[in-house]
Formats: sequence, C-alpha cells, structure tokens
Amino acid sequence: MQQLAALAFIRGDVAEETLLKRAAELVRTQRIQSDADLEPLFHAPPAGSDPDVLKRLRQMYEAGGWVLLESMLADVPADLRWLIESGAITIEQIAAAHRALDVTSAADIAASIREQMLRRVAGIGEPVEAAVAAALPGIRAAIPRIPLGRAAAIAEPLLAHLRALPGVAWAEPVGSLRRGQDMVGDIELVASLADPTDAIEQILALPDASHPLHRSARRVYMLMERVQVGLRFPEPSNAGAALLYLTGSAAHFAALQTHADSAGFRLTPTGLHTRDGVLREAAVEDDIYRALGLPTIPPEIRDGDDEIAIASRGELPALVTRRDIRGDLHMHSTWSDGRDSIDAMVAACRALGYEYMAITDHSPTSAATRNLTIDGVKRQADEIEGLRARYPEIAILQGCEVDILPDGRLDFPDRVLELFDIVLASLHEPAGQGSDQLMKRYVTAMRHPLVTLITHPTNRLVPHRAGYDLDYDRLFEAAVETRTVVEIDGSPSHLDLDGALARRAIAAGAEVAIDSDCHRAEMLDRQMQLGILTARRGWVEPRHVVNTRSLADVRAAIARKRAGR
Ligand code: DGT
Repeated sequence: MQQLAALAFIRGDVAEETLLKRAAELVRTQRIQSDADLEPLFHAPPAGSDPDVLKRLRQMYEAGGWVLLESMLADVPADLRWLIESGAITIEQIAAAHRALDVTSAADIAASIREQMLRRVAGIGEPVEAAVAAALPGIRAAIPRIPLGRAAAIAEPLLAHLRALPGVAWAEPVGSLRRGQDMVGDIELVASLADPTDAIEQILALPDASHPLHRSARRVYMLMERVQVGLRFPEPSNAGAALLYLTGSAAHFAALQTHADSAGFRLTPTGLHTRDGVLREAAVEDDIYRALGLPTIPPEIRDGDDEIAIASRGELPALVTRRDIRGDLHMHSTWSDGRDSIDAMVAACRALGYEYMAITDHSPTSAATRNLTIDGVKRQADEIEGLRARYPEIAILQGCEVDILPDGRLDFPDRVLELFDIVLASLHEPAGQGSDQLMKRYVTAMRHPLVTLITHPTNRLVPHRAGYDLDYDRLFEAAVETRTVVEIDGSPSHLDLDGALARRAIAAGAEVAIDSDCHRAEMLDRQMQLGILTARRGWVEPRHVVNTRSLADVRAAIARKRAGR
C-alpha cells in the first residue's frame, strides 16, 4: 500500500495518494495481518469508515495488490518506471527523490547524480546513487525509439497550441527531437509561461491526451497516440537554462560546461552560476551563450564535437532555414503513387509561398504502386499546362523521378527524358547488388546530361533498413565532377542524406537540394521542415542548396549540364 501511495504521489494524483494512505492507516489501526483479516472488516467496518477507502481495500483484496501495483507502475513517467524495474532503486526511494529533487525523467536523474544530489536524499545514499548511475546507460539504450516524423507529427500541434496561449513567451521541443535526430527517445516540450495552470488543464483536455502520468504545478506527462509526451513550464526568469540542458546533447552540454569553467562560470543543469555561486538567470538560451562569449549554437549541431570551438572562433555558419527555401523539386501526384492530384499539390505549394515546384512522378518500371507511363507523360504535360494558366504565381516544372536500371541506364528513353523540365534519378531496390555495382549505376546516371539530381542517395528506410554501404566520398566527388545535385530528402522514412553525410557532401563541394518527396499535399510543409532539420544537422548553408536559388538560376544549372557546358 505504501508503494501504491508512493506511485500515486509521483503521478501527482493527490486524491489517490490520500485514499491509499488512509487505506494503509485503516489496515494499521485494525491490525490487519493477512487477507483473511479483511473479510470481517468488509462485513463489519468500524463506525465512521470511509466507503471509498473500503472500496479501494476491497479492490486490492480482489485483484491482488501486485496487480494494482503493476498497472499503477505502468502509469508513471517511463524513465522512472524503467529505473524501478531495473532494480537499481525502489519505488519509495524514487518517490523520495521526486519529492526532494522534482525528478521525472532520466535527464533529471542524470542531473541530480552529476550534482551529487541524489545521494543526499533521505533513504538513498551513495550506493543507490551509484547503482542508478550504472543502470542509466542500459535504460537509455533499451528504450523504444520512435521515428522523427512520428514524433514531429505528435509534437507540432501541441507546440502550435502552446505558442498560441496568452503569456507564452516561447515553446520548444527538447532533446533529440529538437536536435532533429532520425529516431527520438521521448517527446518533451518546454514552454516559458508564468502561470501554466490553465495551459495544463487545456492540454489534458485535448481529445488525444490520456490521463496524466504525472501532474504538478509546472509539469505534466501524458500519452498521446500511445507515445509519452512531457511538458515543462519552468519559471520564465530562468527557463532558458532548462531549455539548454534538456536540449542536450549530453556531450554538447558537457563541452559547454568545460567552456564555462574556462570563462569563469559554473554551468549546471539549473543554470549558469558565477564562481561565487550566484545564479545568472537566463530567460532564453541566448542569455547563457552570450554570457559565455558565444553565439547561440543551433540545436541541430549540438553534438559536442567541434561546434563550440568553431563558434568560439566566430566561424559558425548561418544554417539554412525554411525562409531560404524558394521551391520544392521532388513530389508525387496521382500520376504515380501520390495520393493527391497535381492541382492539389500546386495549391498547397502556392499556399506555402513557393516560387516554383516540380512534380516528379515515378518511371514505368519503378517498384512504386503506380507509375507514370510513356503515354502519360504527354497527357500529364497538358494537365500541367492548364494548371500553369490557373496558377500564374508559381512555376510548375514537369519532372520525373526516373529509376536507375540495373545496368545504369534510365527507365525512360532520352527522347522522353528530354521532355521534362527536370530529371531526378534514383535507385529504389534494397541493396541487391554489391557496392561497386551500385556505385557504377550511380556514376553512370550522374554522367547522363539529362540527370540533374540524385534522390535519397543512401536509399535507407528509417527505421527498418540501413542505407547502401558505399564509398560516399567517391559518390560526392562524382557529383561535383558531373555537376549533379545530391538530395536531402525530408520524407520521414528517408531523411537521406542524413546530417553526417550531408556535411561530407558539402565539404566535398557538392550541391544539395532539400526536398519533401511528398506524396500528400498536407505533408508538404512538414516533410520540407524535416528535410531542413536534417540539412541543418549537416551544417548546410543556403549557398549549398540549389532550391534556395531563383527559378532562373535553377533552370540555368539544368540547361548548363544538359548542354555539357
Ligand atoms: P533520447 O531521448 O534518448 O532520444 O535522447 P535525448 O538527447 O533527448 O536525451 P534525454 O531525453 O534522455 O535527455 C534530454 C537532455 O537532457 C539530453 O539531450 C541532455 C540532457 N541530459 C540527459 N542525460 C544527461 C547526462 O547524463 N548528462 C548530461 N550532461 N546531460 C544529460
């Protein structure tokens, strides 16, 4: 019963905690030693007994206490549950840590260990702290991760909701989601808001929100689409510190701590302190970076390798943003496996403010569920011509995503390819050939004057299939030599090139395109955003990206390669 009450306390369920404590009190005062003692109690309860307390006792008696314990354990924030299940710490100890240090996640626990706070909580001590520290990496490695696209789809509406609330200065995702990692461990959002009482009520009242796994004055955890979502509302005066710590990465934060030491400060998860221990409040993250003599480092590159050194030298690049994107060069329509008509895609692209877009349906023998046929090309051109008249504000390019065949030839004859405004080429099949053969196919396609762009070059499928095992530096060299653009594809199952490869591509001098590869009009924006997030992870700047340029420049580049100039 004490354990159940401790779990109710962690959840912030005051009514349940009170009920359980009173049930425990009744058991104690009535000297109940075993289940057998309960029957008489139910039949003849002492005068004045609370029927709710008796009901809860009966429930435990009938279901078995451990069943309730299991189900209640499943309903606390996941990191705490996993820690308890690891055996490193007991329910009562976690509850004590929660009471003393407000821990609700692995990040909080890690912070309390780092500051040697956990060991000082009554009933915990150094051995338990050490056991928890030892258990944390295993727990982190074992947690189920969700693809970035799914996490973004859950987080986006919540963020929009938070940002529209009165008094919210800012709201951001944190952790791997904010850094744009392909796979995300958990969804946590942080917002700066003086009094979050109403915000928490509103969020919990959303149709998709479960009952809270934890609820307190400035935090709430719940499930949305079976995924845990945490929201934190730190005091606005120092909310920037929470955002910085929780964004991570752990390696970036550690490197920043070292930098802070050398700049005469002490940086902890609670914020930036002067040497004599005075907290320098930070309403926004920028306050901390500025105090440390650094520009604000974009979350996507907070990897803890070279970013702080580069920022210290004042050499941080201005990474590409959504505002830089002038068009989307890769999307599908009902002419192949897209769900929406070209009309719908054009209307959506126009609403996004693009100056140009390319409809790039699949070629005849591609493995897509539907493909553009040779006959279809002319009819599609007619349809596009009609739409050009209806949508004069946006240039509609007729393109295709042509498969690279096993021998390197393309899946449309040249006389057909010449009809397109832009040709994207791709490998689609899982790696059935050796890397040399795949590379040969890529290079042959790149040498083709009509091929402007190679889509999703590694052809991975997040999270199920790793990309081709190729010599990517050689591929990027070939891209430079042949003046072929390589893509950063924002489709959540691709995110390809990923950040690390994108960084190598631009270092080699290759040009990239950031595309949505969208099959549904309503996803155009999100997939472009995911592409940009991925490009930013690769330190990509607007100058590296072909679709930050004017349509005239894009057309000129296509024409130059076609003319062999
Ligand atoms: P995830 O959730 O596994 O995808 O990865 P993150 O990076 O989102 O990690 P999470 O959610 O456990 O913690 C959020 C942030 O809190 C993390 O990015 C940095 C900070 N943090 C967590 N654990 C540690 C730690 O052990 N040391 C330090 N310095 N920071 C930590």
